Amino acid sequence: PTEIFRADYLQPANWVKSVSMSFDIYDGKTIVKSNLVVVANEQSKHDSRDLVLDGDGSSVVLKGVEIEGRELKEGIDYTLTPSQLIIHSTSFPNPQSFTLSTTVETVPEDNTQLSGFYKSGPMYCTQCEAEGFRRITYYPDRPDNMATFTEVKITADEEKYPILLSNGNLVSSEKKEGGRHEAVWEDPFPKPSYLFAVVVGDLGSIQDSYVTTSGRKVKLEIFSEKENVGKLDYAMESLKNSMKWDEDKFGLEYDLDIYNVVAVNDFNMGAMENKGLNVFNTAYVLADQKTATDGDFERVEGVIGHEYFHNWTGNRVTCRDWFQLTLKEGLTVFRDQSFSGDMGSNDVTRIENVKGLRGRQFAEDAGPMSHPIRPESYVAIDNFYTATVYSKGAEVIRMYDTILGKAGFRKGMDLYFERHDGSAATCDDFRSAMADANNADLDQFSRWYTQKGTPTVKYSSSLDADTFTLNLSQHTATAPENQPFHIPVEFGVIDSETGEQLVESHVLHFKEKTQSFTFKLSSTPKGSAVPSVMRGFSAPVKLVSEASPATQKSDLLTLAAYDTDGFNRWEAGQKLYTDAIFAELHGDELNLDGVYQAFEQTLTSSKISDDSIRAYGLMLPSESGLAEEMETIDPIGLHQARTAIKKKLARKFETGIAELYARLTQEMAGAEFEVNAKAIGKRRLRNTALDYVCANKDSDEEIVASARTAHKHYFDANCMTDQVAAMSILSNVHGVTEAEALRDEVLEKFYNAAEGDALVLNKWFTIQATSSKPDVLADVVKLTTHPEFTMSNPNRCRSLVGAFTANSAAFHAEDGSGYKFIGEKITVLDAMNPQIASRMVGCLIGFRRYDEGRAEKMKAELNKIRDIDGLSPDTKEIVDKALS
Ligand code: BAL
Ligand code: ZN
Repeated sequence: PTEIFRADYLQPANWVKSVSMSFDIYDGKTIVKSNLVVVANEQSKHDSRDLVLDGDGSSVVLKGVEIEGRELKEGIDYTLTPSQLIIHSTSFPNPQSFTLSTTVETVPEDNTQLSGFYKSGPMYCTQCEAEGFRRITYYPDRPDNMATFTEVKITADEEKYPILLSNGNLVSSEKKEGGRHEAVWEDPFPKPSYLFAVVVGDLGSIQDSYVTTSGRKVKLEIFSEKENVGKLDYAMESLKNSMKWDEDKFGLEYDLDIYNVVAVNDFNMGAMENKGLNVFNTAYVLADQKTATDGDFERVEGVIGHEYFHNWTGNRVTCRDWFQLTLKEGLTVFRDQSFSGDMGSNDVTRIENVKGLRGRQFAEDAGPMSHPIRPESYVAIDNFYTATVYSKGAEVIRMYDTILGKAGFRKGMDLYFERHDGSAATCDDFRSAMADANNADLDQFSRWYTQKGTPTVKYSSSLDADTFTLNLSQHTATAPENQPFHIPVEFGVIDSETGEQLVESHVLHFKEKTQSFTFKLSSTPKGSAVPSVMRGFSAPVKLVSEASPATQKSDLLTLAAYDTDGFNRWEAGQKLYTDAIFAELHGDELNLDGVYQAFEQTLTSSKISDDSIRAYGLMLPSESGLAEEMETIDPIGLHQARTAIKKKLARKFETGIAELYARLTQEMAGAEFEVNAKAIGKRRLRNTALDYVCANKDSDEEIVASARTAHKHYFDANCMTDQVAAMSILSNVHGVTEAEALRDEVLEKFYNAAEGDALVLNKWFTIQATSSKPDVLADVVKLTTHPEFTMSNPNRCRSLVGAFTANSAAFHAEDGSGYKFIGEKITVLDAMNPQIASRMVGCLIGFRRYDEGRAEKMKAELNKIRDIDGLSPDTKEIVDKALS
C-alpha cells in the first residue's frame, strides 16, 4: 500500500465527461458495460497523456476494451495491473476526444466488503464513496472527475427484482425476454463517481411530494424491504422538513424531479448521499414507537437531513480530492446540527453534539490517529471518515458562523455557491469565499485546517474598580509546534450575587499565544464578577480556569445558577460533577456541598422549562469524556468513582428524585405517544430519574427493590425508549437471585417481542455487551455463538463486539481478556470487511494513554494483528500508526 500526499495533487491528463453504462444482473454474475467519453485535459501537468482508469482486480474481471469499435490488445494498447487499466495514448484515435468502452464481470454475491456493487439479503445495492466505483468498473475514480451519466441501463429478473433504481430521472422501462425487465435512468447533473448508485430488489415504499419555493414538484419515495414499510413515516417527515429548512436558511432548493431513499440492512456507513438516490443504513431511516428509541428518532432526523443537505454541500459543489473531505462533511454536519437544533432545542442539540465531540474526537486527537481536519496524507481514505473530519470539521464551520455572524456566514455561503456550483472545490476555496464575502481576514484561521490536536485555553481574570480583565493563553500538548489559532471566544460577565450580566455576551478574537481583554462593567457588582468563557462551546478546545479551587467552585455555582448561556449553565454543573468524581477517584477529601447545590438546583429550579435540559443537567459526565481529562486513564477506577458519586447523589436526593419520577409517571400515564422535543424531554427526564432511583442500592433488599422498579417500568412502557431504559438498568444486575430472575425475564421478553426485527435485536445485544456485570465478557463470548449473531452484518457486529469495546471497565479488564477477544474478532473481520475491521482496531490504538500493564497487552494484540497474512491496507495503516 502506498501513502498518498495532499501536496502531490495533480489534475489528470484526461477527463471523462460523459458516461453510459449497463448492468446485466444474473444470479452469481453481473456484466457491467461502460462507454466513457474521454477528452484531453490541457491543464494537466502530467508528462504522459495515457488514460488512467482505476479498477479493483479483486472485484472486476476485464472482458474487453474497445475504442470506437476497435478491440484493444493488452500489452500493446493497454496495461492492466491489479488496481489500474492504463490505456496508452498511442491507441487514441484522436487525442482530443474519443469514446472508450469496457466490459467487466463482477460477482456482487461474493462482495463481503460492502464497497462497490453487492448483495444485502435479497437486494442488490452499491456503495461508491470513497473508492467503491472502481470495484464496479474501470474509471477515473477520483472526485474531481465530474461526468454526466447520460444513461444507466439495468436489466434483471422481473419477478425477483421488480424495482430497478439509479440516480436522476427514469427515462424508460420495458419488459424483456426470459422474464427479465429493464430500466434506463439519466442524471442531468455532472457528478463524481462516488455519488453513483444502483439499487435492485423487491421493495416496498411510501410516497409523498414536495413543492419547492420556485414551484418544482418533487416526487419523494422511500423504499425498504416490505416488512419495514410501516417504519418509514418519520424519515419522510424529516425529509420534507429538511427540504423546507434548506430553502429557509440558505435559499437552497432541490434540483431534480425525484428524490429516492432506500433502506439497506448491510451497510458500512450511516447513509450515503448519492445524487437523487440516497442509500441508508436501516438504522438511520426505520423508526416507529415499538422499535426505535428517541435517540433513534433523533438520529433519523439528523441523518436524513445530513444526506439531503449534501445535495448542495457535497454534490453540487464536491471535493477536488479526498484530502478536502471535511469541505463537504464538516459543512454538512454543521448544517444537520443546525437543522436538528431548529427542529427541537438548540441548547439540547448543542449539549448532545459537544458530548459526542468530547467522547470521541478529543480521544482521537490525543492518540496516534490525530490529524488535522484536512489530513496531509493517507493510505486508505476510508480510514479518514473520522470524528475529526466530521465533528471537529463541523466545529470549524461553526467558528466561521461565530466570527462572521449569521448574516456574514450566509453571504459567504452564497458566494461559495456562486463561485463553485457544478465543480470540485477545496477547503481554501470555502475559506476564501467566507473571507471575500465579508471582507474579513481569515488567514490565521487557516491553521484550523493544518494543525492537529485539541488546544487548551487557560483563563484568569481580575477586577480593578469597574475594569474587568480577562487573560487568555492557548496551548496544545499533542502538537507543541502549533502556531496560535484564531479562536472565537464568546464571553460575558455575571454578578454572582444578582445574576445580572455585567458584560453582555459577545465574541472575542483570541489570536495570540497569550492575550488580555479589558471591559468596563455595566454596573458595580454586588457579589463577584464571574467570567463566562467560551459560551455555546464557541471553539473546539479544552477550557481550564487558573483561579484558585475555591474561586473556581464558587464561579461554577454562579454560572450553574445564572448563566444566560444554556450551554455554559449545563457545563458548570458538569465541571462540578467532574471535580467530585476525580476527588473520589484520587481519594481526596470529598466536599460535595457544591455538587449537591448544583444538583438540587437542577432538580428543583422552576426556571428550567425544558425537561431535556433538566435531564442533561442531572446526568454525570460520561466515562469516555472523563477519560479525556486524565493523563493516564484508569478505566476501572473511573467507573467506580463515577458510580460512587452517582450513588451519593441518589441517596442524598432520594425523596426529590422519587417524587420527580412519580410525578412524571403520573403525568405521562395514558398519554398518546408523540415524537417531539417536549415528549422526548419528558421521557428523558423520567428515565434519568429512574436511573437514580435504581442507583440507590447496597443491600440485597435494595437491589431487589431497584430491579422491581425497573421491571415495572419495562412492563408499563408504551415505547422502546422506556423499555431500553429499564432493560439497561436490569442488565447490570448480578449476584442476587431474585433480582437476576427479573433481569432474565425482561431480557427474554424483549428478545421474543423483537420477533427477529434486526434493529431491535441489535439493542438486545448492545445492552448485554455494555452491562457492568463482572462476567460480561463471558456473556459476550456466548452471544457471539447466538444464531442471530453474525460478523458479516456491520450493524450486528457493532451491536455486540463494538459495543463491548465501549464498555470501558470490562474491555480494559486488567488481565487483558478484553483485548484478546477483540484481537480475535478483528482477525476474522479483516478478511471479510476491512473498513469495519480498521474502525474496530481503534479501540486498541490508544494504548499509550493507559498504565504499562494494559499498554503492553494492547500492544501485543496490535502486533499480532500486524502479523496477519494478507492484512488489509486499511487495518495496516491504523496499526502501523499506533505502533510507530
Ligand atoms: N458521505 C458519506 C456518508 C455521509 O457522510 O453522508
Ligand atoms: Zn456526510
